[in-house]
Amino acid sequence: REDLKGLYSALLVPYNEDGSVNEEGLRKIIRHVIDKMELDGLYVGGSTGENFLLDKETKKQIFDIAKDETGDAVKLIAQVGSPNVYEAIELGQYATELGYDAISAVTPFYYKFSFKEVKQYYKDITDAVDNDLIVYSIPVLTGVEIGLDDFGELFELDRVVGVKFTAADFFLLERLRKKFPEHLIFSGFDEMLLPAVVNKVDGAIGSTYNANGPRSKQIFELAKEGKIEEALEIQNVTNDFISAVLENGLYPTLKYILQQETGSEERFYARKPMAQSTDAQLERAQEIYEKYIK
Ligand code: NAY
Repeated sequence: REDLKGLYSALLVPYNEDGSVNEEGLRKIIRHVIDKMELDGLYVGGSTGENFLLDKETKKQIFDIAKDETGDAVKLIAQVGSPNVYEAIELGQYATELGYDAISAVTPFYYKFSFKEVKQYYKDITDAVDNDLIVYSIPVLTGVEIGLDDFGELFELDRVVGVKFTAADFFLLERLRKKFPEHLIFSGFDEMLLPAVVNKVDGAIGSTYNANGPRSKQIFELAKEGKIEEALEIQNVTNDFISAVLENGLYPTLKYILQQETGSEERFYARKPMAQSTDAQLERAQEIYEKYIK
């Protein structure tokens, strides 16, 4: 568990205009995250990779590429969750055979599953996959809220080692940390990294770390050392960047910046039904890039 701590890129995936994976671009992003951002790991198959728009074979293809390009250079976590638990199991086994350090699974969504059903889902996955699992909780996108006691029940399952906590509920985060000192907690909102580290999370996983890695690492390290004022100054600049990115569109802006940073000629497209970037978005993305990243 110790080994999994740190800052992770929620890996962004570039697509071609026809919706297929832009493999060359993806490899360049991975190199960028490892070599230039110097993050501790990659979270593959998350929201930022537009994972929930993909078929199973494409998810496997992305796991393959990420492992092939990374080797053992940094930690790899495969997000395999889906309301289709059979697929989640197959993908979990697949990523584990490839050598992924852990798997993660989003809470099952769309139908209003009871907590009992949610717990059974995690039990089915961990019974069938020989790897550690991190629960992916992201109520803003799934509508699924998990309370303190329910987390306790999930953490009792063998091999459920932690949670990726993508929520702004700091009361719950503080309670979780206090009650489960042995479990891993990863913060999922980049704009709240500092208060999350103050609450002693073990790491963080985020989309903007793909582009804003150095500042994020500074916040993470300074806050761990208790240098809150210094960390806050960097969080302030970071949040100027994140506000601008969110206002212009999260994925279009990050895609544009990463296309520039990796020197890729081919545009990094979105996967339908996500819309492609407009010219106005691309222009604004260039301004944001020049102001905060370049
Ligand atoms: C993932 O699976 O891609 C994530 O880790 C998601 C984390 C992101 N959350 C959302 C809702 O997109 O990085 C954050 C987020 O993009 C960032 O904090 C900006 O709000």
